[in-house]
Amino acid sequence: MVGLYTEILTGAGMTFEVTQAHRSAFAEDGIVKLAGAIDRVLFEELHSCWDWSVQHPGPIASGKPHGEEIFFVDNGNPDARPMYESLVSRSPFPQIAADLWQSSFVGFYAEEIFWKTGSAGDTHWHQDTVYSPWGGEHWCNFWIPLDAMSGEQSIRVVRGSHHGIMYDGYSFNSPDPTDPLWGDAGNFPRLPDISAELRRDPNSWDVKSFDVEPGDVVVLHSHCLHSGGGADAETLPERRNMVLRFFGDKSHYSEHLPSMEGMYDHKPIKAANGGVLKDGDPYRPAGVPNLIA
Ligand SMILES: O=C(O)CCC(=O)C(=O)O
Ligand SMILES: [Fe+2]
Repeated sequence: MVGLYTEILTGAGMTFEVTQAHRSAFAEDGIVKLAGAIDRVLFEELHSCWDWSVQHPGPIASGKPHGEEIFFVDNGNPDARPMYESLVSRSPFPQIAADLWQSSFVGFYAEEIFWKTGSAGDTHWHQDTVYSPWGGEHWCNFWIPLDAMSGEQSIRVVRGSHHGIMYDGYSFNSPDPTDPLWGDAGNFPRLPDISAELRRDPNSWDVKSFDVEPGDVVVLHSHCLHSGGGADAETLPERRNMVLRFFGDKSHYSEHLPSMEGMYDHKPIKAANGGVLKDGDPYRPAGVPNLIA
């Protein structure tokens, strides 16, 4: 499969230059496309990691990676961590993040894997920051497509929403895309039904997205309101992508999440300088190196 893409991917060993235009777009819109930032060798390695991940689902994977219609997501598989740490430390991604932010620290958070086939639908609108104890300017998702897709099918953000309020999350267990994650346990306004509002009036939200092909990376701020497209039998029978998350100088541990049993019961995180991370501490977990040192 990978061979199919080689002609549209650039050769190995290239370095990607982050321009002032990229920096401004990321700072203002919360999203930027870095066209061709991934060379052929790196793409093939990313593809192998993705393959490994779908064959070895982690403890919080959702959906089955086989069957007629797949909507499979895995997130932060501890068994995959050494593989992804090795990959990112040899990749240009940390330096790109440092250049986008002008940060002297860049740490790797974890990977997330998406696989949709058949008529698997959208990933509903959400902000990653309402699921995780993160605060600050320097959080980002390197959203990496393995298949070519349109701006409707790739990753879409509400432009500038990384500067805005934090809505409640989506619960992931209701057909209603605004079904609250925290509800009364938290103090977040309920998500608006952005998809429905956009269907009624395409100008109701200022949405930004990009057509992408293998070799491209879309970087978005993790606090942006964002939605991922679905598969489509005719135009995109298989939609595969991965997300690698990073944090920089201006990132802190934030205790904005209510405590709840189960998947979102966040365990204390050991701090690099001893003890555990407390509200407002720089986000520097033990064992996470500065990838640009
Ligand atoms: O690609 C998708 O379907 C969703 C991606 C996403 O939610 C993310 O990048 O955090
Ligand atoms: Fe997300």
